[in-house]
Formats: sequence, structure tokens, C-alpha cells
Amino acid sequence: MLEIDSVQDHSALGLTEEQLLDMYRKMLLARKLDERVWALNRQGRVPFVVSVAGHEGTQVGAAFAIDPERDWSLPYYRDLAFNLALGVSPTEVFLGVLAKESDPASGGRQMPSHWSEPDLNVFSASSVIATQFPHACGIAHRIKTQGGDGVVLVSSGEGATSEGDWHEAMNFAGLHQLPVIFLVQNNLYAISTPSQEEIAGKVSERAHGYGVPGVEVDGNDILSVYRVMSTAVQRARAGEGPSLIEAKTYRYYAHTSDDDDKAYRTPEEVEFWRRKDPILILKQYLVESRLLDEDVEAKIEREINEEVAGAVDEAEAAAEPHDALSKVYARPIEPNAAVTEPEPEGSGETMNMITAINQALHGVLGEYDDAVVFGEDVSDPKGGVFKATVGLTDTFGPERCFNTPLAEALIVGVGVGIGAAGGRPIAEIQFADFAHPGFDQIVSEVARLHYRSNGRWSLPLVIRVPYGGGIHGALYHSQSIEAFYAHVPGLKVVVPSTPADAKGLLWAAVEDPDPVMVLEPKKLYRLAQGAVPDGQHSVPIGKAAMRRTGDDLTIIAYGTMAHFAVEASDVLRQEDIEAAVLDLRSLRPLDWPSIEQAVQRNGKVLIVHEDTQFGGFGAEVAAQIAEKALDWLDAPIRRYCAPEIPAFPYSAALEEQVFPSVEGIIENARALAAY
Ligand SMILES: Cc1ncc(C[n+]2csc(CCOP(=O)(O)OP(=O)(O)O)c2C)c(N)n1
Repeated sequence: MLEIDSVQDHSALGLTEEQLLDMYRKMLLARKLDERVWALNRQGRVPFVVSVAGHEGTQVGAAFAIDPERDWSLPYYRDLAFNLALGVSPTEVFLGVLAKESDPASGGRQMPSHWSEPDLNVFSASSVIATQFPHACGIAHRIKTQGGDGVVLVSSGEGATSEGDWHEAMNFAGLHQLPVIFLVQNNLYAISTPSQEEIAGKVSERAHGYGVPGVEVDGNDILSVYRVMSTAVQRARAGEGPSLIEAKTYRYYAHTSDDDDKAYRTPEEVEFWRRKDPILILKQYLVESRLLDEDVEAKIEREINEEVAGAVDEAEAAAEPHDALSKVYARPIEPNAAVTEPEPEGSGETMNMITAINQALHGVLGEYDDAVVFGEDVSDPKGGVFKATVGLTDTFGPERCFNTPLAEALIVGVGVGIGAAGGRPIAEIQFADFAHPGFDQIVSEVARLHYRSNGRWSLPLVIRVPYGGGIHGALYHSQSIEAFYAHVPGLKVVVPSTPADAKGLLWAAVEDPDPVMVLEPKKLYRLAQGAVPDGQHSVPIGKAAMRRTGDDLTIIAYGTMAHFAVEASDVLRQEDIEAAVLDLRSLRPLDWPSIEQAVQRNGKVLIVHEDTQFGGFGAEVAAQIAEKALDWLDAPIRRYCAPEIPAFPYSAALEEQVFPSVEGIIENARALAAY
């Protein structure tokens, strides 16, 4: 348990009279501002409101306990009072409410109350419940490993504590004894679901299973909240680890302006809680302490009313946003030069792909002090289930290469936090098939961070993912996932097919300011051999490689199928069929100029991938050719892919029946050449 003494007097808590009055002022400001937003909503000037009223005691008490100069916070959508108390101005709030161009959180791209303020170390939030908890752990991990004394405060409602991300983050925080405080504002409802239908046991007691102290506090009593928070902050600063604070409170209005709370709670219940209004509780304390009289109160109210009115006017006069297209990437890449010839054979030691990847990881960790590798089983002595990370922990220490718990959303989310706090995270997902639990973090958080913050945050996260079949991995160790992720703006997706490219694309990914998924074809880990340049070696993202030239047709492929296509091309050459092989290497961005050149050169295209055909990545390539280069085609585009089965079966006989092969490529190429 958190050891909390029972002092309730503000001076014993180290609060000056001025601070106490400021707390009151911030609570009242939040309430009045909230009421103004509701009024604007009723007037049809603001489409959406998420209300803070009732939560001000918890939020202002929490904000006063941290120091935004060195501490971080990850507030959730109800945290208006928290942000105001931290230093966000009413004008900035209304710029968000009215979705103006100068809205500091997102430039009008996100709904209101999706806070983000890099200058105050407030990290960008999405609408997805609980995804912020792994981010908080990543930031706290970075602070701890850098030897800083900052603390991370992450906040949510009680409904969020049902999400896996919350539990995965609690576990990680407990494991690493991170300087993070989980603040749960329990207002008894998650939209309409009452907490007795949401929570087994008590929120605060959930902490104990993770080796974290948990405490329940009256969230409407600001001094109690401040006391508990200050204790948690002191513990975290002193290296004593995380805390969970459950603040019991209540919201006075509906969940949002889209909700009708009369359907699920009575006016009597709301009235009961109105009598415990956190602003009234502090006001009574101030009056009893002779710090507030009617004149002072009237003056504060008058000032706040003026401040709110001025802020609305200022925000209403601000420019509307006009640019919905920019800031998808910190470094947009637009391929503009076609490759037509094979690259010259590189020099360097000959090795297989997994050795090249291992060498690249040693190289980048040596080159960049801020690079960190993490994932399941990546530490020595195991060094990863495929041995990609062998030697990293021994060479660079457990802070630079560490095992994570078995939790993919956590792995990706921790990467987000490490990146936010200035690190260069390199995550390993053990198998592509198990990236699915991390899908939400990758798609909703990683890919959107730069866009949703209007470019104020970027994320140099590398996600290495062994993928693909042909290794008797069966249904759950063979999947191709590229179509899911190449579909997502904000991500870059690359697939090497040679050891040199495996090193070079990984190196480029680490140096790129945007998130990059590196899909490593695990069939090629030991099968592909080749010369790999020593030292730093970077292959540009967005540039395909012409592996073979030929005037009869072009095989467009990537990963294992690019490797197979080269074999097929060499066989076809003996039959006088000249098949060019264009290895895409980069799926997003796609090297369209090289595809176009290839189509123009021989007018026949065979697209090959080991993923299933329907909605596969080849469909995108085919569509672009049909749209932009149809006139150059001398034959219908042909695709050779896995048949429409859920995944590759285990039995060698069954897998052989369905896994795209060199022979299959040859047959398809022959048919196309003969068209
Ligand atoms: C993952 C996810 N599921 C569902 C929703 C829709 N949703 C938005 S808020 C909310 C309830 C959250 O309740 P709680 O965490 O208790 O916070 P409160 O709004 O009560 O402060 C739900 C279900 C969502 N945003 N994200």
C-alpha cells in the first residue's frame, strides 16, 4: 500500500495560500469553460462536447503535484481541468473545441479534448481507450534508463482498466519499477455501463497483482488527491516505482454531447453527487480558513468570466484549417527515378540473411546511443527465437536490448513511448502471425501520431517482423501480413529478399524519422546467402531493385517470391524466355517509376506473392498498372499467389500443394510469354 499520512491541512502538505487559491481558480475556470462549451454546443457552434464537470478536484489536485518542466503526462479526453492547471490556456482549449488551424493539439484534425502539448510534455492522445498506458511505460522506461528524475502521469476512467493495454502496462510498470503513476478517475460509469458491471473487485486492488501499490482516494477532495499524488510522485522520483491511484468521483453531465444519461441514471443520483461538488468542498475549506470571502470570490468569478469570453472571441477569430493532406510522414518519400538495371554485385563478407540482420543491429546500436532493441526472448543468451538479436545484450547491456513480457500491444506501445521521449526504438514481433494483438497500437497510434498531432510528434519506430511461409510453420507461423499494413498511410513497409538488403533496409529504417515495418521473410533467413557490405550500409526506402533484366515479361515480386523469381528467371532464360525480375523491396512507399519503366519495356507483367490473391498487395500493383500504364500492356496482368485458404497447412504435402513455388512462377511466366 502507499503509505499516506492523514494530514489534511494545506500548509502541512506544503501548499501556500496562494497555491490553494490558484487551485480553486483552476477548478472554477474548468467548470466555467466547460459550461461555455455546452452553451456553444446548444447554439450549434460546437458539434461535440466531452465534459469535465465533477472531475475538477481529482484533475487539479493531480496537476499541482507534478512539474511539467521535467515530468510527463498522458491525459485522457475528460482531463480539461488537468490541462488548464498544467498550463494550457483557455484560448488554446477553444482553438481545439472550434477545430482551428492553430489548435496546438492537432490543428483541428482530432476531436476536441484529445490533448497534446509538447512544450508541457503532454503526449498526444487518440480516442482509443487505454492505448496511452503502454506509451506512458515507454516514456518512463526511457526516463529511468537515462537516469532522469522525471515522473510520468497517465490518466483514464475506470472503464479503461478493462482493456488489455491497461493490464499489460501495469505488469510492465511493476516489472521494471517504472516512475509512472496510473491515475484512474472512477466516475462509476463507462458511458452507460455501471462500474459494478465493469469491474470485478476494486480498481485500486488490481495493482497488487502487479506488485504495484494501489490506493483509493476521494477524488472530490482536492487536498486528499494532492496528498496521495504527492506521495506517489515522491516515490517515483526516489526510484521506488509505480503507483495506482483510484480517485472516486462523478461526472455531472452526460458522457458526451452524443449521450443521453437520463436513460441510465436518475436525477436523484446526480443531485446526491452534486452535493459533494469538489469546487464546493474546496470553497468551504477556503472560507473556513479565511482565505475566501464574498468579495474575493466575486472577483475571481468576474476574472474567469472575462477570460473565458476573451478566449472564445480569440479562438472564433482564428483561421480555419485548410490542409488535410500534409504531415502524414515526417519524411515523405516520393520515388522519382526508375531502376532499369541490376545493381553491381556488392563487396563484403558472404553471409545469410539472419547474420546480416544481426550484424546490422550490432552496427546501429554501436552507431546510435539512443537505439534500443526489445521484444519477446530477444535478450542473451537466447538472442531471439531466430537469433537475430544474439549478442546485443551482452555487448550493449540490458538497457539497450531487453526482453518484454509476452504482450504485443505493449511491445508496440512501449516503442511509441520510447520514441516520444527521444529514443530510437527497434521492436521485434516474434512472428507476423502474432502482430495481430498489436494491430491497434500499430494502426491507431504508431501510424497516426504524426498526422494527428499536426506534425508536432514524430515516431522513428522500427518494427521488425519475421513473416511468411514455406517453413512448415502451419497456420500460425506462416502468415503474410503486408496487405494489412501497406494499406495504412503513416506507415512505411519494406521487405528485403537478400542479406545485403536486409541489413541496408533495416539501417535505413532506423535512420528514418517515421515508423517503418520491416517484414523479414523467415524462409530466407538461412536460405538467402550473399555479400553484405561492412559497416554502415543503407538501402533507400522506396527504391525497387531490378534483379534480372529481360524483354519478354517482368515478374514483380518481393521477399521470398523475389528470391524464387530470380531462380525462375534463370531457368526460363534456358528456354529463351527473358523474364525481368523487379524486386519491390519497399511496398509503402511503392516505387511506381520502376514499375512503369518495366511495363513500358516489355508490356507483360506477372505479379507474385505468397499471400492470398484476393485483396492482396498484388491487387494494388495491378490496379496502378491498369490505371496508369494500360496502354503499354500487351497481355492481361497475371497474378500468381496463394490460393484462397486461411493460411498454409502444417503437413509438408499440404503446404507444398499451396505454397507458391519456383515451378509455379515458371509455368505462369511461360503462359504469359506465349500470350
Ligand atoms: C477501445 C475503445 N472501445 C470503445 C470506445 C468507445 N468509448 C469511448 S469512451 C468509452 C467509455 C469510457 O469509460 P471510462 O474509461 O470509465 O471513462 P469515462 O468516460 O467514464 O471518464 C467508450 C466505451 C473507445 N473509444 N475505445
